[in-house]
Amino acid sequence: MKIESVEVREIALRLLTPFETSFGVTQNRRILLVELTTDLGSGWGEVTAGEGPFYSPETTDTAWLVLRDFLAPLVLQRDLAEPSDFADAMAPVRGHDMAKAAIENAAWCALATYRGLPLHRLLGGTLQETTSGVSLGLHPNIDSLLRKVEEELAAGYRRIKLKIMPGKDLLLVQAVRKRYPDISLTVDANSAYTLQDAPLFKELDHYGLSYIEQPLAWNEIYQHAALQQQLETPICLDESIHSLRDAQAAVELGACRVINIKLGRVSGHTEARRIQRYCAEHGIPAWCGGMLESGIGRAHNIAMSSLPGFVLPGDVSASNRYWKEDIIEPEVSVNSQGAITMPAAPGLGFALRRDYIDQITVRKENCSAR
Ligand code: OSB
Ligand code: MG
Repeated sequence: MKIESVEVREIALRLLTPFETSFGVTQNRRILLVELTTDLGSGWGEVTAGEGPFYSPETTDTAWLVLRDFLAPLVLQRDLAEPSDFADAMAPVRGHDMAKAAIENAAWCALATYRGLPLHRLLGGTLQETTSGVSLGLHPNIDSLLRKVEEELAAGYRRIKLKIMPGKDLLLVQAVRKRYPDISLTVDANSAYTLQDAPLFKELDHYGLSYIEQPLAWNEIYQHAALQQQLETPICLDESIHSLRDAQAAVELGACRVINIKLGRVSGHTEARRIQRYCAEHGIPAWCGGMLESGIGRAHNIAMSSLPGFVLPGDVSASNRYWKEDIIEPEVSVNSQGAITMPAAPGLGFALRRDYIDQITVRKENCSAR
């Protein structure tokens, strides 16, 4: 596939409700979309970076610069045989995995469209559907959190994840567990604690959590091993895992027993596929995380979730939990059993609402014109 152009655009989308985590509140999303044009046709990818460098060092603006000035020039006019060759082409750039993922995933999308295959088939997916959980942000009080949990369970979601931070942890878990003794329940700390908080996590051991997500530092594996040793509840790593090598190190050190795979964080479908295969071979349940994506990122997440290593419910939920209107058609929906069916249409599996995308575009640049 010969790369003819790379177009980057920023769209503005407002979340229906603010999403609060231990690193801040998000409501207005600034999302970058990449359209890659090749001799085989075009494909789309999404940059999953946040507006600020709080979940990871990348932001919407760093991704814009790195895509325009460094990544696009590394792939433009190249003739790459497979989407998996994109990672090698972009390897001179260190880090910036979310920016890289948008280009690589757009190549996967283009190839799937060209071959007339839904992306999940091209990736080698075997699952016909993926089950969904929800990630609930911090709420102003426990009553409003309990109402939200009730609503999500009624909608069919199969796992409830609560965001926690110091001072907003044990009481939330106790309240939800008391009301719902049997649901699959997890917590996500987004790195808000240190090893000195081990007693809190030992206390959480009594509430039958399916796992505790990323309790300690975002760039740390070894200390998670020290914490995991003291706990019954599995630790699930999110922020700490960027590659197959990280996954191997974490599993071999005993730093986690579950892995959250996010396409942007691991630089795209190629590395995500390697990690899920390793997880499947080593009895480590994996699941697909979410980054408050628009429909394009969401469609990529759904396709990835068809791979056999994705055995736990993911954070990829229906479009209408996030947006008044999504940029794809149909929008992503979850059935009453909390499952998303793999789309049958070729490529991304969803049509793009191009007029709406143009309407919410705030800037656009064709990187080949420079
Ligand atoms: O840690 O999984 C996380 C959102 C932004 C950054 C990090 C995370 C999240 C979520 C939301 O939990 C998942 C979603 O609904 O997309
Ligand atoms: Mg997380």
